[in-house]
Amino acid sequence: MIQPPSVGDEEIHTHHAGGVGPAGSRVVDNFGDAEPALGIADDPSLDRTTNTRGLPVTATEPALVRWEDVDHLQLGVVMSPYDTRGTRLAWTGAGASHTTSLGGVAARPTDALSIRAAQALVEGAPPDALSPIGRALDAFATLRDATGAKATVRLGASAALPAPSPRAGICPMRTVRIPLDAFSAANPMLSLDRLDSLTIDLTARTPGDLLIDDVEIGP
Ligand SMILES: [Ca+2]
Ligand SMILES: [Ca+2]
Repeated sequence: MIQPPSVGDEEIHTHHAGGVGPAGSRVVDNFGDAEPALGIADDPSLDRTTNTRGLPVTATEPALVRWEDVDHLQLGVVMSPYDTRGTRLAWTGAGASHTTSLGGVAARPTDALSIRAAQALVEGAPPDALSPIGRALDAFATLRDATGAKATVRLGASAALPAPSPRAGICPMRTVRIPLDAFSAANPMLSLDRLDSLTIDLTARTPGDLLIDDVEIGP
């Protein structure tokens, strides 16, 4: 892969669109964007409580100072160059998490969990705001199966979420891919063929302000 010199010091993280399967795609949540190739219709409702699979989404709201679905084109003070809908989570204390239902989806050991995310950069905010310049963000991903068995892997084991870029004036999104066998290694009792929920635990760093998009399980 050839990288332009201007981004020669940046890591490349590929983004997979998810597989196409008989039960629909393996997109867990793209937060309302149309994916015609995957049979997913446009959903402009910005309903944070339901994911693309039509299953419930919850968050520890008292611990979050912000939980809302956002259209990046209308973010206003947040500098996002992306044309997408996603969810935004901000927290200033401990205990913040976001859980999306997987509905017993059957995954393969060779699949990966992928999450696209950016730290929200708020224009004009002080340097000690929720997304400090120059500080990458880590988080924990927990998969739980239908029997209640669970396994947790740190996103940063693959790649941390990049710091906002004042030079570019944007919040660059990064897709973090965690092979599911990393979860199996953490807990061999986890049944990948009946995954029930994914929890993003935001206690690795406080405070934070995160834009999440494209949660997928697939090849
Ligand atoms: Ca939704
Ligand atoms: Ca989206």
